[in-house]
Amino acid sequence: MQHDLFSTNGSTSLIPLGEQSAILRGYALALDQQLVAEITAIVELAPWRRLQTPGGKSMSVVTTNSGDFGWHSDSKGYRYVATDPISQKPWPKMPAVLTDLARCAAAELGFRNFEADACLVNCYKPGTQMGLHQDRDEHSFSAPIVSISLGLPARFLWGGKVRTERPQRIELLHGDVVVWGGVDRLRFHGIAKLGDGQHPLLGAQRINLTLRRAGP
Ligand code: MD3
Ligand code: FE
Repeated sequence: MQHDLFSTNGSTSLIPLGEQSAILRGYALALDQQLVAEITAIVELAPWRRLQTPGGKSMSVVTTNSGDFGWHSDSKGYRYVATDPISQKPWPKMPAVLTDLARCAAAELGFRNFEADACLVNCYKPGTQMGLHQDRDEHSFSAPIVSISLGLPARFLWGGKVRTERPQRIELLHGDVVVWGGVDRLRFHGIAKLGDGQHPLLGAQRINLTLRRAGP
């Protein structure tokens, strides 16, 4: 069973969120050092940057990308781009450990053959947050989204299909993997302001990897 490649001796638990979404608690724990090494390599080629919203505000998180497409935002809008606007080069290649982990995690919820082509890397320092939003810049919403949490814990805001529905707050921990697809793919979601703390591997930060199918 491929699941066992990524779980620590059967200690991963599946916590349902919605009908077609769940937390795989600790699913990436055994890979944490390898994932941090891959993030370090990505950041050497495509350094952290603070994006501007189309309305001209700075986002509080800093980001970079890996894969065929990277998520970008500026005065021209939110979109995926095949070239890093800073280096004018393709984004760093997606590490196999990420595409493999995403495919296996998606399969745990019944989403077969998920082939991620974009990995957005978000870095949160204490005091930073991400407001409620939907992910709808992808070509199609038929593929799921897989996210990997590393470093400090965060309160994930799990909203409804409309912005006005009050979100539930759910703690995401180092090593957690979350899968969203199907009817839950367009749910509103966000991250509450990150608290202070020190993580043994990452210090005073949280890094989230979001694996998506951006292209056709
Ligand atoms: C729920 N990132 O980058 S995990 C984002 O932790 C983003 O950095 C957060 O939301 C983070 O867009 C939350 C990802 C996530 C991604 C897609 C979703 C949660 C989702 C789609 C539907 C529902
Ligand atoms: Fe999102």
